[in-house]
Amino acid sequence: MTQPTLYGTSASRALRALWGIEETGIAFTHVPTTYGPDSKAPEYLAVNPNGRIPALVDGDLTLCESMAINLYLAKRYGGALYPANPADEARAWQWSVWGISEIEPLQMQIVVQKLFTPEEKRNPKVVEGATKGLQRPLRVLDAALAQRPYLLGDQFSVADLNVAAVMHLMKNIGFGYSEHAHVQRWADACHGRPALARALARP
Ligand SMILES: N[C@@H](CCC(=O)N[C@@H](CS)C(=O)NCC(=O)O)C(=O)O
Repeated sequence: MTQPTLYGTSASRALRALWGIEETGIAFTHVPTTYGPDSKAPEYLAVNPNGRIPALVDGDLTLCESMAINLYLAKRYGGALYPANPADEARAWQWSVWGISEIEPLQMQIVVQKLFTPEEKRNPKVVEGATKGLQRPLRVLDAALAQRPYLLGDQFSVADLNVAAVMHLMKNIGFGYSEHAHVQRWADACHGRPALARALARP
């Protein structure tokens, strides 16, 4: 059987899936497709018609969307990374969707301002508004993490992987969690994992 192929460079949202596949420890082929023209080449559009990275091919399965890729990888290859019962499985789905709907859009407003907008064109009000908006989901996350070390209990799971992978960009923009001590403790633990370091070391 051929090994899975993961498309996408680490300096993009594909980092999330690279981190996920590194957590499983399986052998895989990494194709460092960028989000530039090579993600619009016909050969890549045949893999992901959306023209976005990441994408995964595993046997007959071709999959896009980083959260779905990680849920699949964890279930298929991740052992204890994937919840053992339906309730925790549903919680992992919930947190994964929560990360890309409650955190990502606000986080991206700050990322676009700080990393992709020339200094003279930045709008501090956008950063201010998004920072304020993020306090509500961060309070929710903090309250959940006050109950237990990780989102589903004592162990790091795919729920933590997906939420922490979305929030990895916060590190790049120097976003602090001074009012959310449990989030800070959890983010440090997740972002300190060797599998993430291996993913970041990839092209
Ligand atoms: N919701 C998707 C987003 C993927 C995404 O937007 N990837 C960006 C790179 S960070 C991309 O491929 N952009 C190319 C484009 O939009 O044309 C996921 O989480 O996988």
